[in-house]
Formats: sequence, structure tokens, C-alpha cells
Amino acid sequence: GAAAALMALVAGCSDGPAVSKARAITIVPLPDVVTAGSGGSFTVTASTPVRAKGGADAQAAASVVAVQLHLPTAGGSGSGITFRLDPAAGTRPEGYRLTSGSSGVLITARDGAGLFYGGQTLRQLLVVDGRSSTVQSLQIDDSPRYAYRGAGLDVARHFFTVAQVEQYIDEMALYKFNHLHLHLTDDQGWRIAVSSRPRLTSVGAGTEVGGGPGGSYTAADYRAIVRYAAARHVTVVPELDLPGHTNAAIVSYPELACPGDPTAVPYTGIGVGFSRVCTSKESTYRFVDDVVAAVAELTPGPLIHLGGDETKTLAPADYQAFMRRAIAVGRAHGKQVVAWDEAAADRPDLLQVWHPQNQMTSEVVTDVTAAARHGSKLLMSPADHAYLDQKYDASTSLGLDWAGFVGVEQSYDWNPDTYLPGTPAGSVAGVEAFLWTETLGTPQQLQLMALPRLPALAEVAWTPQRLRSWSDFSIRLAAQTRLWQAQGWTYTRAAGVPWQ
Ligand code: TNX
Repeated sequence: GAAAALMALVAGCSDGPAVSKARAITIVPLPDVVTAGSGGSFTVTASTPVRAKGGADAQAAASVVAVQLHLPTAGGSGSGITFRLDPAAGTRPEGYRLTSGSSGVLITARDGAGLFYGGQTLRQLLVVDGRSSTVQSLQIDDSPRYAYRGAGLDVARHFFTVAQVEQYIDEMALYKFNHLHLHLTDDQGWRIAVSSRPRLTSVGAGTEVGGGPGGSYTAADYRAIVRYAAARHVTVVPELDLPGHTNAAIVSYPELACPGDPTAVPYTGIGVGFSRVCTSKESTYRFVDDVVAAVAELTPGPLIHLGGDETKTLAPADYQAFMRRAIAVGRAHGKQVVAWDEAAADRPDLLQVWHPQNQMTSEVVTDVTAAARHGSKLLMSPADHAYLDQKYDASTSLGLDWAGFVGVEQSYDWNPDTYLPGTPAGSVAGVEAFLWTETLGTPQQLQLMALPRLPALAEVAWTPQRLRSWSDFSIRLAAQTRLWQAQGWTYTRAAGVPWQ
């Protein structure tokens, strides 16, 4: 297997300094196949050129990776680092082949994503903190286990600026995530401007947990995030959480409430489940159409998330009827609809499983497996493994613990295909880590919770189950700190990892 090949590679470089041995095993997520070559090694210096062959997608991957590696780009052929797009390359979707020999490094793929991921692997092979570094002679053949590898960020409980979201995208990109799920609306704030409903941001964005100023994205801000993500092969999945988690929307437009509901007031606490729009008013569905239209239009990706979680004050039949209409609205605006697992009976295109198995009612389990049998794909985010906001252990000061502690091994050691008993084969589309922000208000706090668990979830989503082992991963994970330090990223030295 790949792990054994990596170990052979490490054993093989007996003449190198200790540090290059460590570097040989730093690849996270673990690639499918790593083969030690017999040729010479290649030394990258500050003037090593990065070249592109095969058109615009190759150029794009080469230029982003060149910036990440602080290397110049160059035209033409020759030695150096070459990104070659080749529709006939035998690689799989998003996969790549990286070959390193004495004349340079060649990354080939049939799509731009594959080239970009080859570049992220190269970042991990290189010394990033020195003026030159040496790549051993080797070949890597790699491709992802799941097509959807997501990370979610809650910008509603606390607002995060475009630059702060871009930093999260940088962390995702290094680990080959390809979907950013932005939780744009919740009780504590509405974060995306909708021109037909201006009070959502002029009123509904001015609050956040703890009483801070909140904030929101203009259409231009949101487009900037989409563009930054796209350059790193990350698709943005916007979430408008409905029909619950809507206090900020109701404060902005009180007519969204039912007659007789208490008057909504701005909310800066961390409770859940108390709010709902009025599902029996036609005007509510005009609101849903307006906000979905606006966000769908801003979003080039194929998915929109319409929430559906924790609507504890609605009768199940009313909830289900609302979600059925909301899903139809999303589809009418050209999107496939994602929803949280409570909406299983309404069979969204992608159903996001978030309840830990031991906190799921048997109805939800039955509905989820039935939806999967009827063609809904499953996105696995069980909180007891995938929630980055849960405390690592009793010593963690940030975070919540309603799903139990989620140590690094716990975040790593599970199988998305078998987590839920009765999941039909092939129905899991992917995995999504999620960072909720009730207790997190700064980018440093985001990083303390995301690192090191985000890379653990990356390997869950990318690497075949049979190649994964915690003891092997924990060593490669510990070696990531060199990269994080070079980026200026902070992290938690969580228990169980052999940190250096
Ligand atoms: C549950 S996950 C929620 C969120 C909270 C999160 C905190 C989900 C669909 N709903 O509203 O932020 O727990 O861990």
C-alpha cells in the first residue's frame, strides 16, 4: 500500500539529513500510490521555473501554485516544475501523476483540479522554509475517494471578513477540499445582501453572538470569495437556513412571523430551535423565492443549501410541506438542493447527515436510508467526528461539547460509507467538516479548532479506507506544523498526536 511505499521511500533516503526523511512522509491526505524512483533527486531553488502546458487550466494551476511556492513562472520547455494538462492522461477525475527526477518535477492530469492537487502535494514534498529543497526521485499516482470534500464555516453566529474566509480557503486548499459551505444566515445575523430585501442586511446583519457588530457581504464581497475559492478548485455552497434559525430575518421583516407569534427581537445568545418563519403564509414563499433567486444568481456552483435543521416549534407536517416547497424553489432557480438530515423525507438532492448516530431518532434514520434508496446522495458530517467546533477534550477552552469530545483520533477514525447502518452502497457523495462559531470570534480561534482536525477530515474524504491508519496518519500530521508555521497559522497541540 501507499503507506508502506512511503516508509520504503523514507528508509531509502539514508544519505539525507534527518529533516528530509521527515519531509518524505508529510503528505496529507495520503496519496493512493507512492513509488520510489531510481533516478537522481531534484533541487528546487528560488529561481526554479514553474511551467504550464496544455492550455488555460494548466496556466491557472501553475500560476496559483507558483505563488504558493514563491517561485517564478516561465514559458517554454525545460527543466523545472511542469504542469501538463492532458485530456488523454490516464488519471481519474481530480487525480494526478507527479513524477520527480533529476531534470525536474512533472505533474500531469486530465483536469485543472488534478493539476492543482498535484501542486498541493508538491508543496508538502518541498522544504517551504528554506531557500532550496530537494525532492527525491519518485512517482505519485493519486485521486480522491469522494467527489465532495467539504468544509463548512458559520459566518452567521460570528461574522468573518472576506480576507478571513480566504484564509480558511487557504487551509482547505492545502488539503484538497473542494467545497466551501458558507452558513450565511441564522438567528444571530443575516450575512448576504439581497437587493429585493434590503432590510436583511441593513437591519439583520448588525448583530452577532456576544453583542459584537456583526457584518455582511455585498454581492461584490461574495463574488470575491467565489473567485478566490474557484482559483483553488473550491466550489462555494451557500446556505440560507430555513424555516428555523431565522430570527434575524424575522427581525428585519416582521411579517415573516405568523400572527400571534411573539415579536422577534435581535438575538445574541447561542440557543437553537426557537425561531421559524410562518409556513402558512404565501408571502413567506415569495420571500424564499426572492432570497434563493438572489443567492442562486450570485453562485456559479450547482448547489444551494436550504437548511432545514432544528425547527423545534413547527409541527412535523408543516415543516415537511415547507421544505418540499423550498426544495422546489431551489430547483426552479437551477440549483440542486442540499438540506440537513431532518429534511430526509423531502428527498433533497444532497442530504447532509449531522446528527451523531446515537442522537438520531429512528424516524430520521429510516427517512435518511429511504431517501438514499430513492436517489438522494448523502453528505456525511456526523457531529461526533466531523464537527470542528466540538472541544478536543476537557482541557479545551473554546467550543461546545454537545456531541461529546472530538479528539483528533476521533475526527480521523471512522468510515463514512458505514457510519449509518443501512446506507446503500454508493450513496455517500462525500464528507464535510463543519466549523460552527457560537464560541469562536477571531481567525485565530477558528484555526485553533480547525487545525489539526481539518486535515484529519481531509484524509477521511480523500484517501481510500484500506490505506488509512491512525498511527501512520498521526506521524504525518505532526509533520504538518512546519507548513503551518511557514504560513503563520496557529493550531492546537491536541492530545494523541506525536507533535515535535
Ligand atoms: C447544531 S448542525 C446545529 C447548529 C449549531 C451546532 C453547534 C446543525 C444542522 N445545527 O445550529 O451551530 O449544532 O455545534
